[in-house]
Amino acid sequence: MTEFAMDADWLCFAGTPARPRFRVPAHAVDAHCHVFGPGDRFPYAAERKYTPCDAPKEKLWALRDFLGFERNVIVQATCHGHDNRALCDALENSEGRARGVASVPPDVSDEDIEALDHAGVRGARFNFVKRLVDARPGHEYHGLARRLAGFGWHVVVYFEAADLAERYELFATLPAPLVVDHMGRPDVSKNPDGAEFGRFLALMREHGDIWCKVSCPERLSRTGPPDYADVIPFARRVVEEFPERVLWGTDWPHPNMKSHMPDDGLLVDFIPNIATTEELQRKLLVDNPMRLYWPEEMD
Ligand code: 0GY
Repeated sequence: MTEFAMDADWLCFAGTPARPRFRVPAHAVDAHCHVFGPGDRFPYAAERKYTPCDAPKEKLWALRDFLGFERNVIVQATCHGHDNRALCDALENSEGRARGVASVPPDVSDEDIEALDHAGVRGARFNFVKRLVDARPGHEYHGLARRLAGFGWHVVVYFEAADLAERYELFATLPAPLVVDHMGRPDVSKNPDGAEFGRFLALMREHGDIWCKVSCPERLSRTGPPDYADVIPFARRVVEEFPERVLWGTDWPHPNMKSHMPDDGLLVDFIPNIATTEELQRKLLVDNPMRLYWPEEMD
């Protein structure tokens, strides 16, 4: 595959996904995906923990159209560090059909936030996954979240379920709307009614303004494709209890997947198993992401 960077250390995304059986509703938003590089134009961060395959914006637009989505939310991943140029380049070339979530340092200037906002960024991602980033002191997150909220931004948090207990207080009190990636990465071999997922559901109930991406069955599942059956009870639980606060995304190009590369068509076919009515599907794929990322287009 030509998309491989010279030193890529993870699998390249599948070039030709299956055509999904599930037709997403009109105006659907893929609310979690990435662009990488191309590395010769937008170099990868020196401090990165993995090197991706190049995944340029043109490939993302082609996937969007093939799967039937109208828009994308592009999330900055750790391999680009705080350098949001590839993200902004994609947003500025999306004809208004993409918005972004950036990664910014604690001392980011107001001017830099404004420039990112102008490009289409509406949030910042705080990554707590220990294999991806080095930890920062807790107080930095509070001050930064407060500043970002002042610009109308939200904060996306990415963490693994085993680490939620130590971060629970921080997340519950962050002074900004919060979006959790991939349901806080539950261990789906455990009981969805058990203590671990119960802690996550408690956070969803406790934080006044918290949203959840019911995404990434391919990272969570032990039973695997085509159905990712073991993830369904977890995702369905969240969709049914919090129908106004769930989002979904492909996670294309599936960074850092070392065992298998998912078929994005099968991932789309996962949606009706977790959002089982047309009304839930419309909230998950259209109403909720539009409210968060394109509020000016909502009534
Ligand atoms: C994801 C997942 C991963 C990577 C990143 O920022 C990142 O590097 O998010 C992962 O390795 O689990 O959401 O794209």
